[in-house]
Amino acid sequence: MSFYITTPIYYVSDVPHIGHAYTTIVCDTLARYHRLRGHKTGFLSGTDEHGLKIARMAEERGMQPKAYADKIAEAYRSSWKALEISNDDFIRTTDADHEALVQELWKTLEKNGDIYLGHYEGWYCVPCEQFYTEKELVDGNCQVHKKPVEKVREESYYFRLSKYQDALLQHIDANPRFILPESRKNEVRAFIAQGLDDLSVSRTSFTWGVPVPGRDNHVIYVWIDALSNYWTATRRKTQLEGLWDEGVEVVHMIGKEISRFHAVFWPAILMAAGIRLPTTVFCHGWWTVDGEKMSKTAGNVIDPLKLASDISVDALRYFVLREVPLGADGDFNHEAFLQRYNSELANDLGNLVNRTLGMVTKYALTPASASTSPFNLAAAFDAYARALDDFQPSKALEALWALVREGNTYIDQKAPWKPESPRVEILGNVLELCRVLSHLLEPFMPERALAMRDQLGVDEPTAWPAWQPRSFSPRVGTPLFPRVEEDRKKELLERWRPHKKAAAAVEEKADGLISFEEFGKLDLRVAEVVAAEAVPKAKKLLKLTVDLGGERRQVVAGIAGAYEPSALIGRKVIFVANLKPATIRGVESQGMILAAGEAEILGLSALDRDVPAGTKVR
Ligand code: ME8
Repeated sequence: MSFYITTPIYYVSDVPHIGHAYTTIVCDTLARYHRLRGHKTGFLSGTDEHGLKIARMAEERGMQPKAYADKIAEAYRSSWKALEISNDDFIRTTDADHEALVQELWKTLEKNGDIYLGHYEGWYCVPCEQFYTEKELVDGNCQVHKKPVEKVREESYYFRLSKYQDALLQHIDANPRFILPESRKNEVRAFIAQGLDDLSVSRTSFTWGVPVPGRDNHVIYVWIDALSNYWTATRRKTQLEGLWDEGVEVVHMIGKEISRFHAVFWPAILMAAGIRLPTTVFCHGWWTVDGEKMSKTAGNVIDPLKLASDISVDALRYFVLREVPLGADGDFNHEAFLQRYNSELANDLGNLVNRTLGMVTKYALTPASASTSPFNLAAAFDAYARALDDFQPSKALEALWALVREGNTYIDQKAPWKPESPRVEILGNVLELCRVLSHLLEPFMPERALAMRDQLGVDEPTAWPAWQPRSFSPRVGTPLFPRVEEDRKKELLERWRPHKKAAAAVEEKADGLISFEEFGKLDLRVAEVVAAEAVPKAKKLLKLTVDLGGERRQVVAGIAGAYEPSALIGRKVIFVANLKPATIRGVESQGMILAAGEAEILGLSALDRDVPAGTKVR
């Protein structure tokens, strides 16, 4: 059997958070499981780098899009390494071979008559350079700029999505594992059944993307470029080559919010190109944090690397895999994380290994396992494999913990500390159970599983385990999962709390009021403009140098529509002196001057009598 699993390719909009890490850890576990079974296995992750949004983000930072993407892609790569992710390839949509293959796919679709030139008509926001649907507008205004949008017609290529409506429904009905879980399948099915429109698949309003072959003023819609990655990665010279062939189990693991792209658009494109479809699109649920949606503005974004370094990578992997059945939504709670760590890892599993090794050392035994096991291994193996074949890592862990508990109960009942007990036999049986567990645990906790084998004194590579008579040369090492004691727990929860505090602050602001303390955080000063000039290629911007009574700052202000640079010299304005510096159009801005209005109708803040530059404004 061959197995190929993919994560979504992540936008290079920011470094990864716990949500991105989650999908990737799930895929890693499934890939490692299939390797353990001896299947030919491929595992792909990567980054999605084209499109207007990314181009804008780069521009805001004064960077070229590729240079900006390089930076974030690297952060993904190194984070995956730190989280023990064993992907065989990392694809970036800016890879030249990917871009060439996307164009090849486009040509095939065109040749097959499924792409045609038409016009896209929609509501266009000029400052956003973007189309919006009626629903996305608020009172006819763009939500970002709060300004009226224009009805614009733009030339666009279309993909004949409507033609594939029936074929998609038939495929879904004939393949019960095509969209999982069932609830998501029903949603997607209902969406298709209500009728599909053709899909606009090119843009002329920006250039950061893969050009349409032969029509360079069009770029290919970012989702076609992105979805193709799963297939293009199997067509380059890597370990993934050939993994899109018939007969391979191809699995796309994604968050539920992008199910339509993966289970409607992508299979239709593949049908049109005459390429096989993925076997399964698995749409998992979303993590919230302490019951709230995770977002930068709420200040509750969870950094997986921080948790991993405070406890351990494997503890984090275990928690996210065990806490929520794959497919359901989950809530990340720091206390629950420590609670599971202490009870299931430190107490159940850690204790089984530690006390066994402790007794073997204490009594100076050289135990060996017998040819049969007193534990119910066959049932556990079966439940474990069935769960992972069905994309249910949490159930597989439950099956393993049933064994762990069996092991602990066995020790309690057999009481090998009693001199009259057959110690060598009892402990030999438990050591063998631990050895078997170390293999089955490896997909979930690769590093700790190896540490476990090391402590058992069995030097053997990863393999699908079988109970076999063998001898051990165990040694007591540091505990596999040291307990987090109360003091440390308090300290960690306190350390992790800033997320919660920030979230609470946002809640307070719900009434629109800020406290006096919050206002006091602003360092407002009188500033005198000492130099002013235009910013090249930015009609609205001026670069000013202001004097704060000895200290000089450079600041970019959007006031060029209302003021000539020369008219500003010598004026005193109110200045925000403790704003984080930002780069605007490649120019660093080290503060902000206060003004009212915009474009031509704009007035600068001013004082009604002369006050020295640098004076604090309250
Ligand atoms: O959508 N809980 O990229 P993206 C669980 N580039 N999973 C989460 C999550 C959360 N709170 N937040 C993010 C894109 N994820 C496109 C995909 S694929 C051809 C193109 C995970 O950076 C989840 O897997 O927004 C989700 O689908 C993905 O990150 C979105 O990542």
